[in-house]
Amino acid sequence: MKNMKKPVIGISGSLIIDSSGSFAGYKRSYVNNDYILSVIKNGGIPFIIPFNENEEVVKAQIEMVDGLLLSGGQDVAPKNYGEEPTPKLGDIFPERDDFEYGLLKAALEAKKPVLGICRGAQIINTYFNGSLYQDLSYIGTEVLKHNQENSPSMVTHSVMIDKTSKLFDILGEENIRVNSFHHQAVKKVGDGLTVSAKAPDGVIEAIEKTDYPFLVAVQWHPEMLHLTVEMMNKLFIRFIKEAANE
Ligand SMILES: [Mn+2]
Repeated sequence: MKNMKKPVIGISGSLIIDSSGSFAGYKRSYVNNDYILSVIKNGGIPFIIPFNENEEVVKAQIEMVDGLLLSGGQDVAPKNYGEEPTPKLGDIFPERDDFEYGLLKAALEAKKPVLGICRGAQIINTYFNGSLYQDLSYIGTEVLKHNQENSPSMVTHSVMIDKTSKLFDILGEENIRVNSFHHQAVKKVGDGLTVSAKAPDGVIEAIEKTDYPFLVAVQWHPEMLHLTVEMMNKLFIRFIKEAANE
């Protein structure tokens, strides 16, 4: 009989600074609750991996999980892909970049499945020596609205998925609609990574590593769609199955 224990999914955490009350200015460790709900809904046991700067702790954190979900958030610091900051760069949190590169390194060494979401995709791309557009306007051609003002649970722009990709194998559709909350995107694709989906304007919306058991990353937020777009759960189901070693 197969191991029936549900896999533990570690979700990389961030810090948020309390803006008011007795603890104004205090740092809190967190992830958005939709990540937790998506993992539970699709058969995993979620754990927040709290941000920290201790290499040994980061390694040990990965030993305790069966799969790594790199979550969304700030822009990646341009120094991490060999660029100086340009005017349209958003908020950065370079210590969190280092934390997540550490998590990713340890997960890769242990061959654990990795799912990247939004910033997570950008962390993966830059880890493998890829680069980013610091803002989509720097692409130089007209782009779609990738920072939607509609609810995160609504889909807006379309995405074309490469039929040869793992992402297509998972979702089973070539043309889907996604939500979009990013102002950056992959510029140079990281070494050993392939592009698995693009928006009609050419913006890269998903990457994966084909010579690795499971490393898939998307630029949109499937976790925010887990209640409204049933198909998005397939991504979590597959990731969690891989983590269960099924
Ligand atoms: Mn987009």
